Amino acid sequence: MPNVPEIRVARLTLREIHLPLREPFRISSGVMADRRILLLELEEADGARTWSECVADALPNYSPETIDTCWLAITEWIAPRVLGAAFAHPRDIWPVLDRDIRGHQMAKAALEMGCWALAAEKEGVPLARLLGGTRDWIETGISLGIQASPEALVQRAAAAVAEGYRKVKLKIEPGRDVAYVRAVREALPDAPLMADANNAYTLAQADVLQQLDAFGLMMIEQPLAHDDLLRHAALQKQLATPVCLDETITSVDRAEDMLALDAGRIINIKPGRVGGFTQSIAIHDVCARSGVPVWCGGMLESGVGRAYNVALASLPNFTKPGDLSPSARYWARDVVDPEWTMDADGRVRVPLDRPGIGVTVNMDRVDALTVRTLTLGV
Ligand code: OSB
Ligand code: MG
Repeated sequence: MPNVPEIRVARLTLREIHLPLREPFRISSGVMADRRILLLELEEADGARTWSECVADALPNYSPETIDTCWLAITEWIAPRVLGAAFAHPRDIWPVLDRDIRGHQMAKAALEMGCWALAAEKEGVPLARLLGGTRDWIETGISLGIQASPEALVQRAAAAVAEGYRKVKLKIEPGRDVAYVRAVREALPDAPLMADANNAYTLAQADVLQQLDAFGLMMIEQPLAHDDLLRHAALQKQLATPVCLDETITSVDRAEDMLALDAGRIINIKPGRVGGFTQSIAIHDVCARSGVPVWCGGMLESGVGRAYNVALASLPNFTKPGDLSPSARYWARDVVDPEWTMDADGRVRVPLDRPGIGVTVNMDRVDALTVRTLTLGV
């Protein structure tokens, strides 16, 4: 792995932008249409600059965090611990943010990951390589929101397979599950399919989830409550399909708990959900040691957040396709250049030809979308 220069964040600008999705995205716990996105612009004491993204949404329906709690947490508690302080390595930042600030993982991650990118910029290496990534291309999946009918979902899934996606994730909820998944499986007998329930079921509904075993899904993501492990372990015993945990895995400890309890057999790592890259790498490593695959989830990030996910997904144990769709799947126009694209084999290229996050922020576009800013530091 490359050397790492000492870093010291001299200035931090928070910026909220509003970026309309091309179409609303519906999951069992809510709908997203106009994405409110918090971007951070970081400046290092020796002049390196980069951007990072906080993945929180407007409402607390995925995790307790929101754009507004993150704005508060970063300005009041998190930035003051980092601004002006020298860190020998970006992995030294997580322990400082973890100490006596409970939760606020997404707020912590936005700054922690930005510091990794600043170190990569300063050293002149791609972020993916600084993290220990070995892959040049990432297999890509698409996450399809809940549709009005099984036919509408089949149409979306068939189009996704034709575009080359290597994994098609179907969002489900009670009443929109077995019939929907069956319709897609019948139309696409060989497609790599999975389902994601975003906490919509209880253990009492295990019989419905057992019916999904018939469709050869790669996994079923987060069927039960967002913070549950014991019931997921009970459910996994009743299912042939591997359970994949998303919302529940908020730390390295929760990942170890999942492994110890057999509460799931795959982890969707979203670096924002676990407090950043240091935690993501540690979860990746414990899973690798246990022979448990991981993949990189998405939170409908702009092209800035996507750069971080792509870099992380280049680590060796990210062996399942990530929710890393190209810019055009989400936005009429992304905020970065070049926009993220996918090749005909359903792969996104890791930008190894330039240092840092590998894309530049389109300032005219970001300025036009900005609704508030705040600069901290000197
Ligand atoms: O559960 O993985 C999820 C989006 C917002 C909140 C939660 C989830 C999702 C997705 C979208 O599935 C994945 C993507 O960014 O393409
Ligand atoms: Mg999920």
